[in-house]
Amino acid sequence: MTRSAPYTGQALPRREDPRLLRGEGQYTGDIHLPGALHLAFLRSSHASGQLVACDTSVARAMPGVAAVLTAADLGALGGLEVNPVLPLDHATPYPILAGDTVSAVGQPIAAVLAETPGQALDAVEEIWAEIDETPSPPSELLAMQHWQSGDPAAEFARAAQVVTVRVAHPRLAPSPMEPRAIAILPEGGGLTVWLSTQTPHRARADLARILSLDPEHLRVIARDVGGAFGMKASLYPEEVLAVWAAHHLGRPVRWTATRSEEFLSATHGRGLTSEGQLAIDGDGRFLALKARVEAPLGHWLPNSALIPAWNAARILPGPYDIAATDLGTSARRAHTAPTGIYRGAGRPEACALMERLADAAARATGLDPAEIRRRNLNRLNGPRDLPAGRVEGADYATALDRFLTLADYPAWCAQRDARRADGALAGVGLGFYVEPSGKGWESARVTLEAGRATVEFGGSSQGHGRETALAQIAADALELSPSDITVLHGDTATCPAGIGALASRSTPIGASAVLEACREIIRRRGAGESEPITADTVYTAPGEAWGHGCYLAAIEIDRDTGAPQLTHMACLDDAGRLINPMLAEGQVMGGFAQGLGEAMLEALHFDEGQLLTGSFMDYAMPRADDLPSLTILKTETLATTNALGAKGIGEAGTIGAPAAILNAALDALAPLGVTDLQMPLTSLSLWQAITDASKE
Ligand code: SMO
Repeated sequence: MTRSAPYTGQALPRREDPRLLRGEGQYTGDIHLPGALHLAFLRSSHASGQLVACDTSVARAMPGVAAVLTAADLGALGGLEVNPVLPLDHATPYPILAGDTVSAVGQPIAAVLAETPGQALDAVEEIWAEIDETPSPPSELLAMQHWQSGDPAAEFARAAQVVTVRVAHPRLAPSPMEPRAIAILPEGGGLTVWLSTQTPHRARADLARILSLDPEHLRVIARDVGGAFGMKASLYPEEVLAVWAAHHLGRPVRWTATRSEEFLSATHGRGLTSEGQLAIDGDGRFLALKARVEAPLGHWLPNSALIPAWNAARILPGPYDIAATDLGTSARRAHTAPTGIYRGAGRPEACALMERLADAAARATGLDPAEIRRRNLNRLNGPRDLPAGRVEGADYATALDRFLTLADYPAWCAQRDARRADGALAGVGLGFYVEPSGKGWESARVTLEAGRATVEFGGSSQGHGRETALAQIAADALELSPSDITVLHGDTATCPAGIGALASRSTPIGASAVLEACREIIRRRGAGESEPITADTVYTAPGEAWGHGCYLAAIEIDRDTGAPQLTHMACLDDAGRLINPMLAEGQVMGGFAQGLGEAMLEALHFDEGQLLTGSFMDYAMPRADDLPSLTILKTETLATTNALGAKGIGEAGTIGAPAAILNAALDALAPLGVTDLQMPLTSLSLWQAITDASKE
């Protein structure tokens, strides 16, 4: 292959695809382990209760059953560390199997290991568990934090107007195509664990600590991962049980969750409620913001449990300059499946609150939504101080104007007005967002020999094209072609340590580690070092990269049925240096589909702890025919906070799109006097809002 550098910035096809398209992918479910025992769980049917009896004797005698385990068999195990982004002053339980009490529907009570999956399920049916149901205790406050700047009381006192908004985010099921899956091979005193995870190194460390094993005896391999979206960032009790069983029974063990088990017991996303008050002066300038975020936690806390509650508040006031703020967030335990990070992880919540407030302020002052944003968006490139700390800023006001021109905002507003004149319920909405990417470190090891290079990446892939993008970066830095670069990742035995594929960190931090390793090789080769040359780099980013952008939605709502139709969407995202624009667009499209799902379709419902939406019959995922045309625009303002100048793009669509869609729907119904709508914007909820408005 002849070089046509620079490869960075080219839309090279994904090198992963030929293998995946030919059915040669290796998902955890594809790992063949002869003689493996299959695992199945008996799960709690109650949200709260005493487990007064659990008789496994019949199940133990069933054909093919090798073991039936309850909490008593496991003994004392370690807990899971929770990322302490908010102060957490309670010890948090991490039950692998329920002991004396059950604390959520779907909580594993007993585990069967059998020769076939069918035998394991049959034996689960024969376990007799008796639960004395108890009323759920009140949800316990586990964490809270408060940030303040300026003198909010004084600003509210002198405000010309104050607008108030409440946004309740539906609780969501992340639903990767590949459910949770694990396969374990005990061999030579150690355990090899194939795991569908976005954080293989952390999974190994957590398994070692919980099971009191030497990490050196554990190898975690994440081959192909069929989507993760935050749901596979933390270790699950079922996975710990599987590894415990393989270790103690000395046999290979495997478990693949059913879709029902995913709805019941995998981490859920969102579910936060936020309320905000914005004080405005006579010129539509934002004087002060008061915001309160309430986040639901589950019955156990995954590693990432506190991230959404933290992000939803600490990002405020988002892209706007507001001198006086009073921000609070709190998180409470609930008797449901765990909640955790889900694509966006608090960023969509921060964005929805600010953008709803901006539109409410526009309505209160009579200014156009674009104009009120223009008056309040940050204008300075460089560091800016948010109440929660100093962050990277950009000229958001100019970005907005560029977007409004490129996306032809005036034309969409004119079309809306024409449709309104025809009697249609038409609306246009904006959602300006910021997307802080992860902080900290990632690592890479690069070896150069005879015109070829191997990149061993400490991060991992959840199916988002890491091999393609990292090969482009290494090819440019080493003056080779991408086809000369082999990229390896997702194996704790062979790859250097890393954090993983989450928080939009893979490119800003992970790829910066690859870049730095390549640069070191060039320096050492220049100094006369002979090949092979290997560079091991741990790259620590000096700060978070803050991506930003804006989404525009045009909607029409049927007056008689409430059925919404998105007639157009456009977005502009600034993800800093773009390694591969096609991959970036794929991220935008995928994030947008999930953002649309939250805004218009998806919601988990519980009734007294019972999950009512336990399958795709009851839980509406967006499908191809739900997606409108999306015009994708991009700008490239380099990040100042990493070697590559890259910012995250993976969460952009989930952050900006719901706010724009919500604002468009409110704009459409504003002529009827509707001032509040909550997601998902189903035809039923919109019809209800139209009907209620016409009664008043
Ligand atoms: S929600 Mo992402 O995997 O940090």
